[in-house]
Amino acid sequence: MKLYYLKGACPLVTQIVLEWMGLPYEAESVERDALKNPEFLALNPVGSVPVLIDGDLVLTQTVAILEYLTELHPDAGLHGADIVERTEVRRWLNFANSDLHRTFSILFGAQTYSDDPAIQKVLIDKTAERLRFLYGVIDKQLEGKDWMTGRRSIADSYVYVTGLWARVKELDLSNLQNLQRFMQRLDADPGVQAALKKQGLI
Ligand SMILES: N[C@@H](CCC(=O)N[C@@H](CS)C(=O)NCC(=O)O)C(=O)O
Repeated sequence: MKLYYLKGACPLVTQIVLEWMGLPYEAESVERDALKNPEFLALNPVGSVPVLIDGDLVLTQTVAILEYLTELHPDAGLHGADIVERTEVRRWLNFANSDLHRTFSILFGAQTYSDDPAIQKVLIDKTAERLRFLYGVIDKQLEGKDWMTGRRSIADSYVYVTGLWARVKELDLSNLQNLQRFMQRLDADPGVQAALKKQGLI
């Protein structure tokens, strides 16, 4: 398998899962500008990462890639064991993808919404407020639990990676003790450390 990634961006979610599963893979770094080259657009017409190549298959969209990997390797135990558990995993996976990740896109790309610095500032402030609210929901979910659904899953990798972005953006989440414990536990996780090392992030 080959994973195309942009350092520190959302493909890290997939890379952590590949490490947790112990699968052999090649990680290929792509510069942001190269995402819009014809060669890359042939892989993903949206011009974004992740792209995962498995034989003849060219996969995009983090949630689809993660579901593909767990269907391929159910023995890794990173999805729920039954329909109720799997639905819970999907619930938090989609929360990470559609709520947290999407909201971060505004924080990282405020300049794409307006050229006016005053409007950008309003967008950034409102988005930061929204993210603090969303992490409050995560913190509640983590009460009395080490993992989002009680046992390690693909959703944990996604929530963790967005937590790294929160650190980069200096979003103050220090009052969310369950989230802080979760982040620290995952900082020390061997699979997480291997993925971070391979991307040159530690
Ligand atoms: N919906 C896609 C979003 C992918 C995405 O936003 N990728 C970002 C990195 S996190 C990207 O490649 N950005 C580069 C760009 O848009 O120029 C997914 O879930 O995989």
